[in-house]
Amino acid sequence: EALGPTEYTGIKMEVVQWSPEAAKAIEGKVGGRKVYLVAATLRPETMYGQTNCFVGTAIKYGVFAINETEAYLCTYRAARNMAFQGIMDVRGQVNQLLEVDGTAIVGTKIKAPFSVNPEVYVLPMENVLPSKGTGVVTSVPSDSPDDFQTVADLKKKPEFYKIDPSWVAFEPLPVISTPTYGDMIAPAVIKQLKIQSQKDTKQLAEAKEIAYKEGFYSGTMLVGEFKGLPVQEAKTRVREKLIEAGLAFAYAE
Ligand code: A2H
Repeated sequence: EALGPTEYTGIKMEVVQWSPEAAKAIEGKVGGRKVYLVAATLRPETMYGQTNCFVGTAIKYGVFAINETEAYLCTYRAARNMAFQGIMDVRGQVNQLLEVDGTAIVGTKIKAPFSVNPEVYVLPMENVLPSKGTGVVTSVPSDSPDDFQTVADLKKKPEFYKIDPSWVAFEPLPVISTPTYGDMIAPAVIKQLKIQSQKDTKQLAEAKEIAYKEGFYSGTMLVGEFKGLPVQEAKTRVREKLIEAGLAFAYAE
């Protein structure tokens, strides 16, 4: 682990349509603000391949006013950090509009900034930590072993996970090419380590390490404005583009 703070990119995913349960919780409480789910990512350059987003089913989320026109959905912990990083209108002030369970948000349709898929669905993930990032995770199954395996589990047992199969019908998209693992590193490493489910947390941690290093040091972009560039260069440039477009912001913890 790094000794200094972790520099995440907060990805703003505007709600297009709430799930019925979330719609009930939100009704009349956001004062006409646009609501965004905010994901914390270390891999902004992979946003082209977002196929869905994850929330933890045992996590409580809040919707927090950022200013008069926008509100963010994330954990209280993250909102508090944001308030001290100049992200809210009033420094240090957390204005929580409502609380909602992770399970209630599942099925909500959101915009996916820079993705080949303009709109994607919120899905449940078992291994989301309430103590890290915003508690919302963008899902890029081509490049994240955790995301790939979780999506595979959901596709296998949609009834068990209480999801509509159409929410998980988005196929992984090639985003980064590496000499060793080809155009989709996550499924390749999952296969190599014989991972079967998102409960294989030890092997998934190893897979994550391999995929992260390989992608960062040996990866080349396959899509987007920086196609053909090494990931090491594209990473900061995609991040800047997202921020310039008002689709992301710097978030540290
Ligand atoms: B990353 P680190 Cl393509 N619980 O984003 C569990 N995981 C979380 C989380 C939480 N509360 N908050 C963020 N994350 C995930 C993209 C990605 C990520 C790719 C490949 C690897 C990767 C798309 N998912 O992470 O412990 C988020 O997933 C591997 C490092 O702070 C975030 O970046 O190092 C990453 O974990 C942050 O993990």
